Amino acid sequence: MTTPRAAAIHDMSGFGRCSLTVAIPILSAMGIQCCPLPTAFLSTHTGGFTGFTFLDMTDEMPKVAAHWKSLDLRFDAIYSGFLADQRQIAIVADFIHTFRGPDTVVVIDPVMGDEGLPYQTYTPALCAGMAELAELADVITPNLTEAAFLLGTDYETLPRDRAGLEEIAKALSLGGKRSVALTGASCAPGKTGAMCFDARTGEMEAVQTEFIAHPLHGTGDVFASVLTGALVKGKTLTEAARQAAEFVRDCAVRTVAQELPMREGVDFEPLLGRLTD
Ligand code: PXL
Repeated sequence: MTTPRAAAIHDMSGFGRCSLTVAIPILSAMGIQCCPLPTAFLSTHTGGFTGFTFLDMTDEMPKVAAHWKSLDLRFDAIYSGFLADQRQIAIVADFIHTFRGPDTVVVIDPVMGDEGLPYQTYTPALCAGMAELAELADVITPNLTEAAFLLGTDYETLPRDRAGLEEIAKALSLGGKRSVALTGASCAPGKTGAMCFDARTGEMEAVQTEFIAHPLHGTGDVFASVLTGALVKGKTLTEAARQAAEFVRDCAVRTVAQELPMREGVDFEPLLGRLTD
């Protein structure tokens, strides 16, 4: 059996466990060859650090895509996340149009913000571009903040009960055309997880695990990476979301037990073995 291959279009942040430093080990552990196409190189991520370096890779990206095209590379997944510049919207859209095959799953994590606020480097224009780009996705994995940005609604007034979360996931599906795993979705006190709308079946299903009451950076990146790997391996959306949510919970438990600073991300490396089967 050939090893599946994913193109991972995210930033590389040297310290802080997010984006490529999460996607590469997770996809590799799941038996998937991960080909990184970095959008930027930063010394750390932008959440909770000041003075970080930021090398924008926009000009390099089309050259990488052209070289990969000349090699006739095929991808089982195209998985994108944090973008560094508005010009990257068209570049990633071109990448998807060029490399999407009949069996390629396109997962777009519309990374833009958290807790109702955009990340430091995200402009309103970049957020608007992300919403356009996400229209090309088979699956999107927004948190509630990103859902509000995608829908052009107010974060504070988003409904948070189960029926409301279903409504949000449905609205994000663009009339049932794309699948949605809405993260940070709590259907009951003490629970969290994802509200999943599967465009293949038209079904809505919530995946819930115990809520670890401690803010942690990078949980969305771990979730989306495991979800992408599981989809490539043939799991359904809810099966993939369940594996991802349970892995995030287990990583969160050990991170909180060690009292690691939030900005260092989730301590996932010792648990990578659980993803190999
Ligand atoms: O976890 C999302 C993310 C990815 N990449 C960078 C970030 C963030 C969130 O802060 O700063 C560089």
